[in-house]
Amino acid sequence: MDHSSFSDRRGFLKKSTLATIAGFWGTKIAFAEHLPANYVPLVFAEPNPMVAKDKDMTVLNDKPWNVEAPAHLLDDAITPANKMFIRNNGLIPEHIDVANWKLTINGESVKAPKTYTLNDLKKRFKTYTYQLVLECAGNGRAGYVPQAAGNQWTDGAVSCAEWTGVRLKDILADVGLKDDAVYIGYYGKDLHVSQDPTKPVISRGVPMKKALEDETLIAWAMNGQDIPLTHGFPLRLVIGGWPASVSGKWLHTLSVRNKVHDGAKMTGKSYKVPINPVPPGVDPPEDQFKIIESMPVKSLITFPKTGATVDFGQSIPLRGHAWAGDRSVKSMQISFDFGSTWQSCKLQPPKNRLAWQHWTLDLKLPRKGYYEIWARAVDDAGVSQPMVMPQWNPEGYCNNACHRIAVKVV
Ligand SMILES: Nc1nc2c(c(=O)[nH]1)N[C@H]1C(S)=C(S)[C@@H](COP(=O)(O)O)O[C@H]1N2
Ligand SMILES: [Mo]
Repeated sequence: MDHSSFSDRRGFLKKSTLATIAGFWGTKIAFAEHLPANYVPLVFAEPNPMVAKDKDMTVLNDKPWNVEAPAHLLDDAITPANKMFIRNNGLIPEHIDVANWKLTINGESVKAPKTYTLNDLKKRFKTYTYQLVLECAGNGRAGYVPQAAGNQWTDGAVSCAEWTGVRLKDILADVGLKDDAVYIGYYGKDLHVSQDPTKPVISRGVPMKKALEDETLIAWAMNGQDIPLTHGFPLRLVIGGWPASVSGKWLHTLSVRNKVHDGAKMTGKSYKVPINPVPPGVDPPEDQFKIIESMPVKSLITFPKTGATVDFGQSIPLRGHAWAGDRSVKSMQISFDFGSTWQSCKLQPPKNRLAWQHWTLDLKLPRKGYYEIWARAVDDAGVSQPMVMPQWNPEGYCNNACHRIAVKVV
């Protein structure tokens, strides 16, 4: 794909948006009546994230930006920024005022709202670093039949980077909570694709139990550097193991709620699956859906790249990662005969809870020909990845079917 085609500024501004720009930028556009049709004022122009990405990343959509990594690009132990998938529901904020960036903690269940500067967060609380798996709940959607609407992610809407920040539980202890706290909800600075600043983009959250885990961070660094703009600069809520949609980018406000958070994409059928299994193609009413919590066990083969050719007699140093939401991965197996027999891989423990685990296997294939290598992880509760499509669901979430690659022995 020619990435230069993404460098033009797309979109146009509706007249109704012009009226509300005052709220966004604090003033009116002088001479707004002279704006050419379809002209996007810089205040609404979106940066192009592809300039910072590996050229082999796959662009699924550029408005909003949705970009995934082919499995072989995820070979690093810790995902570097240039190979990290992008899932945006709105437009990347362009004007980030770091010097004046603040985090406000409010909501029904705080004793009193409190606001912190970035410096307060960095100086007043202990800093922690964790490797955390962020997987889009829609990762694998392309594998569902019948097709589910939405971005057709294959395998690469997942990352495991090293995030640095403060524990949310330390901040909430400093704020002081009431006894009726049930849920948290985040608010970020991104803009709706309609460019209407009054429209919410996404505002999700988790129950208090998950919010108060040691690994739930308010982070300002990723892989030892400022968080890249595309991934939430300058501040992000980072929660491993659950749909990555709960890890709010460009974080400015966090509400502690006395009920299940009802922000954008918490309601309706977003990030929900049917409570009871449904036959493929059946879409039950809203009240029969539940919010996705921990993501299911899953794994990737990151080496070799599908399509590899090996000489007969030579072993293939297979490797990849495995993860299991809130759980850990107990065993990892490989099959080269369409699931008839399985071999156990060497599996490392996670660096910390909610990090992915690395696995390796030196595989010798018995004769020449075309093979498919299937990878299957089993979590610590004994739950395995399915070899084929798992429970179909209308929104196409949580497809954790075995990853497979093709290799040729010559
Ligand atoms: N503010 C904000 N936070 C967000 C989103 C968003 O659109 N806006 N997308 C969410 C979703 S659906 C996912 S899967 C992850 C993607 O994180 P990444 O783009 O850094 O990989 O961010 C989540 N946080
Ligand atoms: Mo997502």
